[in-house]
Order: sequence, then structure tokens, then C-alpha cells
Amino acid sequence: MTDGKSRPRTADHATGVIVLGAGPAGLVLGNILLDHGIDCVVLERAERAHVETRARAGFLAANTVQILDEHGLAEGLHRRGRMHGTCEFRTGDGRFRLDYSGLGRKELHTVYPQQDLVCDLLTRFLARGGQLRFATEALAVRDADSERPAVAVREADGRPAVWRARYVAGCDGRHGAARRSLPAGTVRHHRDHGVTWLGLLAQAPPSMDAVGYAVHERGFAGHMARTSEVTRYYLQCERGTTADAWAEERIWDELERRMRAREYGPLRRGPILQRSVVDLESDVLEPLRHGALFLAGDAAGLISPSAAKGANLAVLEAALLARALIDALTSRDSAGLDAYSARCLTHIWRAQEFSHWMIGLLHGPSGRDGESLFHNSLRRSRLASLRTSRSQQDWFAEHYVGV
Ligand code: RFL
Repeated sequence: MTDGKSRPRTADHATGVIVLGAGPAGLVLGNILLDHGIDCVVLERAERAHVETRARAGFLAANTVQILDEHGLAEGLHRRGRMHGTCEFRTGDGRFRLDYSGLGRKELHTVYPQQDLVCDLLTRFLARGGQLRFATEALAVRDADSERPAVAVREADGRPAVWRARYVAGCDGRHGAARRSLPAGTVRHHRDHGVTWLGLLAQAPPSMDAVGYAVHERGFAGHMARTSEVTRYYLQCERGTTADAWAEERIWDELERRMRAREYGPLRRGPILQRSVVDLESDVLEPLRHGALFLAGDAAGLISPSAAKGANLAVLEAALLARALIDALTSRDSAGLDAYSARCLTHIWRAQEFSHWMIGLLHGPSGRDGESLFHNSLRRSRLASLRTSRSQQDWFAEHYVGV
């Protein structure tokens, strides 16, 4: 890199890849590229401590674990993750359990907090000599239709710089620079599901040995184990609610009411460690390639957390993109890059379809008008099918665990 007083500093990775973002997508991609001797650098807007502590996903599908295994990235999750294969639905008609590991393709989830996976990926990337710049914000991707695309960045000291490479991988999430740099013709399919969740991380052991989905007239509530000491809960709330609007006692009382603790047992309470408000939204960008710029993970498509697919799609897309970039850079075989967008979109739309189905299963209108009553009766019937029909359960198992 060269310093200049009036012009931005420049850095050239002319034979390699600039990866934007050090989330699951960017770090899986970076690790695989590094293993194959590809010159790459990861640019990350946040400080390292922030990246390592950002709690989000926790349920990894069997296919995700297989990909991580194939690339030697799964040691931590095998050591500390836990296998999981049951969910419990609690409704006004009673409760039922779905042991999805015993159904369909007999696959399980591995419960492993996303921030632990990110720490493992980071540690490995840096230990192997990978280049990662924290506190370096990508501002825009330029010249994507050329063979030397550029990324304009603000470096950790606040100064501007320009990085060039052969390819740019936009793994910088939904608000990143890759999305902002797309040409006008890019299609964004977007849906706001009109539902808002208060996402909570509690310093408390799980209250049951299953993922809990409570369908209640006051709104949805969810329970998901993270570790033996930390549990994620969700509470459906009014659109516009702020994260700190609810006092802790009110949160626990409402969770217990919706999870029907009087009938099925109390929740194990503890201090709330983190809160966030999540408006359930989905979007998919099309295509996922613009010349030398490729999108992966949340940058490619956002999926509501109702079906726990986001991190799994991010890993899958990163692995597909890595393979295609390696072929292009080492054998001049660009077939994988040409097929990348269409291949990913098939997986993305399948996951979106299931996530959309889950949103419909877990939420209903609160009104007592004819349309609301009709919708809620359909939902009741859908839950009854899931409780009683083996073929419905097989379908659920296949889509719940797979990507
Ligand atoms: P990430 O993890 O957002 O990482 C993007 C990285 O890019 C950085 N960045 C930039 N860097 C440089 N320049 C810029 N201009 C930049 N702009 C952003 C960011 O700092 C960040 O480090 O995206 P990635 O890698 O695509 O991974 C996606 C997943 O994080 C996401 O899909 C999941 O967390 C979604 N999700 C879940 N997915 C699951 O598979 N299972 C779950 O159980 C699950 N639970 C969840 C979730 C998401 C949640 N939130 C965020 C709504 C629970 C919650 C509460």
C-alpha cells in the first residue's frame, strides 16, 4: 500500500478477491480461498470485539455442518455444539411435539451460537496468515463491469483508500456497500410480513428440551436454546415497539402467559442480556452477480428468522462462491461463476417459501372480524395437520433442517 497526501491510498490484489464483511458468509469464503492459495483480503467495518460478540443465529442445519466439515471449519462446533431434533408447539388446543430427527431424512440441527462460529472462523483465518482489516468500511464498489473492480473504503484511521482485485465478494449484509453499488436494473423482491418480534437473549438455562413455538391470541412467543446457560426468546409485539419498552418482569410474565406456563411448567428466568426489535421482512436480489461483483449471505437475500435459515444460506452460498472463484482463478474455468446466481437463487427461494409458511403458521390477525376468524381457523387446521399427518411431518422435517 502507498501513502499519498492528496490521493487515496491504494492497494492491489489484482489476481485475487476482496471480501466485504466478516460475518459467516465472508469468513467461510475467506477461509476456503486461503486454503486454496488465493490472494484475498477481508474488509470489515466493525471492530473485532463487536464481530466476536454479535449474538444472532444458533441453529445449524446438517448440510451446513457438512460444508464446514469438508473445509476443516467445524472443530469448535463439534466440541461445544449440541445436537437437537425436537420442537414443541403450544396452542389453545393443547401441545404437541415433533421429533423431526426421527422423521424424513433423519437429520438434526447443531445448536451452536453464531458468534462462537464466527470466532472459530476468525481465529483460523488469522492463524493461517489471512489478511483481515477491522474498522475498515467499504463505501462503494466501482468498475464491477471491468476486470479490475475497485472498492472505495474508509480505513481505520479515517482516511480514504481504494482497493482493487480481480473479483469482489459482497458479504456485507443487508446494509452493506455491495447492495448500494448495484446497477439500476437489479430486481429486489421484497416483502414486509407485517409482524414484529422482540428478540431476547436471557442469562438463563433453557426451560425445555425443545424449540418452543407458542401460538397465542396475544401473539407468538418462541423459546430456543443457545447454551446450557443462555436461551433465546422471542415475543411478538406491536410494530414500532422500541427494544427497551418492556420491563424485564413484564417480558417474563408475557412469555409465561403465551407459553402457557401454568399448564406446562414455569420458565427459568434470568437477566436479559441483549434485546433487539426484528421486523419480519424478506427480500431477494436478482441476479446475484454484476460483472466481477458477487453477493452472498444476507447481502444476497434477507430471510426472516422464523425458520432459522439465514446463517445456513450464508454458509452454503459462500461455499458455492468459493468453489466457483477458485475454478476461475486457478483454471480459467468460469462456468461456476456463470451459474452462481441461478444456483443460489434455487436454494434461496426454497428457504423463503418455507420461512413464509412458518410465518403463516405462527402468527395470525388479532381482530375478531370475519376475515380474522377465517384466517385463524385455517391456521388451526394447519397446526392440526402438522400434529396428525405423517406426510406433513415428513415435509416439515425435510424443510426445517435442510437448506
Ligand atoms: P452478517 O452476519 O450480517 O455479516 C456481515 C458483516 O459485514 C459487515 N459490514 C461491512 N463491512 C465492511 N464494509 C461495509 N460497508 C459493511 N457493512 C457491513 C458487518 O459488520 C458484518 O460483520 O451477514 P452474513 O455473513 O451474510 O450472515 C448472515 C447471518 O448473520 C444471518 O442471516 C443470521 O444471523 C440470521 N438469523 C438466523 N439464521 C439462522 O440460520 N438460524 C437462526 O437461528 C437465526 N437466528 C438470525 C437469528 C438473525 C437475527 N437478527 C439479526 C434479526 C436471530 C436474529 C435475532
